[in-house]
Amino acid sequence: MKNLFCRVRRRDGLLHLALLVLAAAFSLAHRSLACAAEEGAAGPAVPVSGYEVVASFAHDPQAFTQGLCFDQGLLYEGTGLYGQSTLRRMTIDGRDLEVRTLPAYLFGEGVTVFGDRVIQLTWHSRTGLVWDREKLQFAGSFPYATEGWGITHDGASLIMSDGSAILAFLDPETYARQRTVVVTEAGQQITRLNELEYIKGEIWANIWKEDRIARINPATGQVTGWVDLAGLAAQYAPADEDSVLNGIAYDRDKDRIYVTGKRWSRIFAIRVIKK
Ligand SMILES: [Ca+2]
Repeated sequence: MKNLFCRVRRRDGLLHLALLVLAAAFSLAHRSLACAAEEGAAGPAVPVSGYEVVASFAHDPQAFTQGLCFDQGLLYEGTGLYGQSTLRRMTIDGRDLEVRTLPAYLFGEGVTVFGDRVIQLTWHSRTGLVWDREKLQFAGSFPYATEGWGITHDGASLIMSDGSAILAFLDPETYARQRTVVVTEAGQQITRLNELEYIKGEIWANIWKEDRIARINPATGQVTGWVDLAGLAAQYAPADEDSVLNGIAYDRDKDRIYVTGKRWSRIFAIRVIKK
């Protein structure tokens, strides 16, 4: 009787062990299926980088920065607000400042230098301004069908944002719209794309009212990374809600990235680092 009892106990033990192994295997399979489903829906996580300040320079704390770019050793800046909008050009340390004032009915936005032209968007007027680069003289205008926020170019097309998740590619000669991409991260649209800069095959866009820059694949619109600039606005911008990050410029010759914001007291050369 005792032996029989032992055999039963032993058989129960083996059965219990087998059930445990089965349960563990099921749990693992279930978990990997769940992960696969999650990755399928959301995709792998987009990396978030930090930054290191390499150098910093004085920035006009009255400048309501709406556009920033760098060309042949000079910084170009477009500022906004009705009655205060300008196009200005200077060295990175503020020397040789030249300023052009926009008519009071125009609210200046993004700027980019394309060949011998400086192109500046306006916010609600659906009008792009064309300036002669050498003399910084007004040379004409062109229409577009949306609001104007940021502008950059990839050498072949002008690329503009309008505050939505859409980037429009324009023919740089006719200013006609060639194509658009919708900017997404893991299938979700990223809206409020603002100041733009084309950097080594990527479009960088700062997001209005956020401390971060999206790195965008120009072919697909997919966000491939983020640069988190937390800390700069808190230290160098006035405390009002409008004085946000809004300027990215790239010096191709020195492979240097500059950032600033509306009414910030400094402009920064940054290096992207692992967070
Ligand atoms: Ca820019």
